[in-house]
This record gives sequence, structure tokens and C-alpha cells, in this order.
Amino acid sequence: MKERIATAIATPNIAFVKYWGNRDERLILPAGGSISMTLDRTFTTTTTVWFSDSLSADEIWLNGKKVGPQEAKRIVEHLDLMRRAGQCRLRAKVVSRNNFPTAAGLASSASGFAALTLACAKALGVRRSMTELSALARRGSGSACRSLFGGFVEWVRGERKDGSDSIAQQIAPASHWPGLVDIVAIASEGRKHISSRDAMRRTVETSRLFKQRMQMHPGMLKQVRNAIMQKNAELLFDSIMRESNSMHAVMKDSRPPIIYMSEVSRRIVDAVRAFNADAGGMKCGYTFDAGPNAHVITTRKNEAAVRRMLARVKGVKRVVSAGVGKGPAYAAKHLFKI
Ligand code: 2P0
Repeated sequence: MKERIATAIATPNIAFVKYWGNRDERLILPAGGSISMTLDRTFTTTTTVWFSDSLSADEIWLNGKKVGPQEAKRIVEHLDLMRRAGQCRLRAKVVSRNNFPTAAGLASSASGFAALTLACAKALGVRRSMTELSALARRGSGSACRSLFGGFVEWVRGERKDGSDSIAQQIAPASHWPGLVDIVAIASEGRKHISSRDAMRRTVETSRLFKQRMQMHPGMLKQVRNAIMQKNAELLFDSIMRESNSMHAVMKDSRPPIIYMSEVSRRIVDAVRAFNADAGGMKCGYTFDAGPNAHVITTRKNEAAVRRMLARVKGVKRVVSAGVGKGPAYAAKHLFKI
């Protein structure tokens, strides 16, 4: 029998229009659509999955450490989902490695669940299109569905109750706008104090501003989609800053408030504004996820100057640039021997 083992490599994505809040938390059906850029292999998650009747329980290794039962729960649930899709009851060994800090606002769960979904699908012989697989990846971590494609990706909200139309699709390949770059200014490498999922639930349940954000959301999606299609950098940078500010505003409007941005983040906001004012136009734009680290989007032409500007901000520990990525891939070499 062919061995049921496969290895996938996936990369994070940075959301230009943010996913924040579910209309169905169990199925991970978002309150609104989102748009992202998949990053290149500056940041990667590599995951090997092996299903075997020689295993009596699922065994999960993350960055060289065996994961305890509490932390493993979400991964085992995803293995169960993939086992159902592949009509398989075998236990699995999962070994996964990130080359960047976990849970520090660098969307480790996006690349993690994208790699896990793809490795499981291949190992179990689940023959589905990337779009269909994106609906499975979504169940592990919402933003993971966007990491199944390279370039510029939209996760469509969908209307159906069963979530079958809440899928990711590529809106433009990496080659459409290869000059775009995400400069990550790392303010903290620590874990976040509240998980995105818990924080989103709190926002949906308690923020009054959230309803207004969702009313404006289709317009924001359209604007960012247009900025990407027209390669209109000024419009894109302006839009993503407004969008990030909007998401962090509804977080702050939650009860009790959710505050992911730090003093360092705030200084980066000021530095970006000053940089654009000096340049006499929108040369870059920031966006912040569920953490204090900034993603400053710019073009390769301005990359060096933007990096210098960010490195000078008090409290910025490191600056790392990532370009537009081509999406996930399979690897022939596995992370362990069977
Ligand atoms: C996004 N985020 O669209 C939004 C914007 C963060 C802010 O999807 O699955 O923390 O809860 O661990 O990796 C949250 O990403 O998600 C998220 P979970 P993660 O990218």
C-alpha cells in the first residue's frame, strides 16, 4: 500500500481588508469578506502529516516540541475534519515548523492550517479543487483559506447557511503586481493576550460600532479590489490604513476593550504619516492585525527608505520585508522518516 504521508509548505497572508467577526462561529463563516496578499517564502510553515494504523493516538509536534492535549485540540479537530473528507479513521503524526514567531500577529495560524489542510488532503487522497479545499482550511482558521492561493486573494463571505459558498479565490496572481512589498516592523515577539477568536466574539457581541463597520464593508472591499486591479498604490495604501483603523476601532469599542496595538505601534502610525507628508504623497501604508507588529505596504522602489524610517522608530526590534508570494506547494522531502 502507498504510504499516507505528505508535506506541504504554506506562507502567511496579510489582510488588506480584514476578517473580524463571524456570522457562524462553529463553521467559521465571516460577517464580511476579506482581501489579502499572500507573502513569499520569507515566512513559511512546513508540515508533514502521516496517517498510519501503527499509531494509537494523534501525535503533534510544533517547532520541535510535542504539543500538549489542550493546545492539540484545535489541530486534532482539523485532522478529524480532514479524516471525514478522506473517509479515513487512521491516527496521524503531524510535524510542523515555522521559521517565524508563533502567535505574534504574523498570522501563524493562516500558514499553519493552510499547510495542514494541504498535507492531509494529499496524504489521504482527497481530490478536490483548491477552492473546495479552501472551505476546509477555513474551518481550521478563517484566514488560512486565503493562504491556499498566491498573489491577491479574496475570501468571499457567502450567503448559504452551510458555508459551502464561503470560499477563497484568487483575484490576481503574484505576477500582476510583483513590486509590492510588506515590510514587517516587529515590536514584540510575545504571544497575544487574547486569541483572535475570543476577541472577535467579544466584538460581535458588545461593539455598537461593529454594525456600522459591516455596513461600510462592501464599499471597502470594492475599493481595495479596484486599487489592486488598477495597481493604484496611493489608493491601496490610503484604503488599508483606513481599514486597519476601522478594525482596531471596533476592537476598542468592545466591552471590555481589546487593544492589540502598543505604544510602539502608535509611533509607527505617526512615522508613516510623517514619511508620506515629507514625500508629498502616499508612498506607503500601514496595516495591523491582532498584534502590535506593523505591516507597512510599499513598492520595491521605496522599500529601502521605508525600512530606514521604520528601523528608526523607538521600540522597533527588527524589520523584515516579504514580497508577493506564489502560494503553497508540496515538498518531496518530509520532516521525519517513517
Ligand atoms: C485577518 N485576522 O483577516 C484578520 C485580521 C487578524 C486581524 O484572521 O485563527 O490570529 O483566531 O488563530 O491567525 C486572525 O488571525 O487567527 C485573523 P486564529 P489569527 O487576517
